[in-house]
Amino acid sequence: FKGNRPTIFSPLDGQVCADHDRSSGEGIQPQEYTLIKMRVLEPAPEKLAPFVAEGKAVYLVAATLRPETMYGQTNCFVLPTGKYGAFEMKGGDIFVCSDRSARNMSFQNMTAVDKEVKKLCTVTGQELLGCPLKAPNARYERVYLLPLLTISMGKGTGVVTSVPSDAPDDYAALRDLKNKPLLRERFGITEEMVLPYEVVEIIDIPGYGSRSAEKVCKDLGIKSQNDKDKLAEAKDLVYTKGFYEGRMLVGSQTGQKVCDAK
Ligand code: ANZ
Repeated sequence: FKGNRPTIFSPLDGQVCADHDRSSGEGIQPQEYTLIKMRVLEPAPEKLAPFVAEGKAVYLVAATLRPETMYGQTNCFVLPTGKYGAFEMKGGDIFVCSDRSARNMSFQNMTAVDKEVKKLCTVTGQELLGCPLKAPNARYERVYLLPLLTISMGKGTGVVTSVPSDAPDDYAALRDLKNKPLLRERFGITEEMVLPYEVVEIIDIPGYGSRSAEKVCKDLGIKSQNDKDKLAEAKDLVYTKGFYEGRMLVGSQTGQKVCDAK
């Protein structure tokens, strides 16, 4: 799936097109993401329940640049104030994602009718919170949809899968939800959706170990998911080193370097 970085704003975003065909954003190529289909389990949120009851496969679709980290998923995130939709896709699947990403997908042969978006309902992130999901390759049988306040609705699908072992943003946000009962209460999140979920060790990075996000958050004194500058620094520190020097600890590519396993 070709999505877009938030800086690009063009009706052609995400289409497979020559760079000079863009009405704006020339020189910026579309970002290619892997979409992770996280199936909605029961009890489904009210707005999605009718589709699930009909036997339809309904998925929250998360856009990731790190498909090799899916073994470490502990939850999924949406923006509580974000506007999402349920869209009919090719083959009858229903995808829950931002309007913008659904439009992009319609130009990539993914919707029921090519170049058309069929929206079945509109739903806010808040209305989806607490939804149980099946995350592919994850160790946990069921994970939950939790709030992340720093999601940009203009990037990817607006749905983010969470890997707190390797993504500092995810580690900080999950830790906020674990340590702050009032934050959970504000979003209707229960203890069972958060407390049992521990970091899963999936990649070893020399000098950072197998919980690189936790280590870098502690080293830099990151206090919460809103510590934007420090989180950006944390990502710079672990991502490049992890890519070239990290080794997979799990899955079919165990022992391989991340850059080869990917
Ligand atoms: C799982 C994962 C594991 C990720 C991991 C990163 C590290 P950049 O490079 O900044 O573009 N993401 C995706 N959509 C997002 C959105 N709308 N708002 C905020 N974050 C979003 O980062 C790409 C990564 O940012 C994606 O890859 C996703 O988290 C997150 F160890 O997926 B990643």
